[in-house]
Amino acid sequence: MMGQAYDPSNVFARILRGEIPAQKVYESAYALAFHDITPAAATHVLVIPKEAHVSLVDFVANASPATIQGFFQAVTETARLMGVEESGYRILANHGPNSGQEVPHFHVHIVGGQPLGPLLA
Ligand code: IU
Repeated sequence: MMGQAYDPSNVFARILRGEIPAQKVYESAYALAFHDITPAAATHVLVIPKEAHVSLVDFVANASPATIQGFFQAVTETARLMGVEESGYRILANHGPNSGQEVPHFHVHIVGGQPLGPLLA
């Protein structure tokens, strides 16, 4: 993933362009949040930056501080809107070969809505 050129045909880029539908939860100038198509928990939402970045390393290295702050504000706002701020939730971002990142557009998973158990169970 690191150093990989951004592929504008990836599925999340297509969602951002409105070419394919998504079940949207929240949108700001910096980010779009939508339900994961294959939920791994009672609540499972993805938050993606509107800017084109392949992965976490690319995003942190190349996005402006305002964009990074706006993105993470969108993550916490999405969790609040999903009603999991009080009950608790987990955020997760896959980067690089060992992680199994599938979609080459940086995204944060928000999972919650149920007890989550150990991280790597
Ligand atoms: P990963 O971190 O790249 O492994 O996660 C990609 C997620 O994107 C995964 O949980 C998929 O279920 C999800 N997803 C989706 O929500 N909509 C899609 O069209 C595709 C994948 I392709």
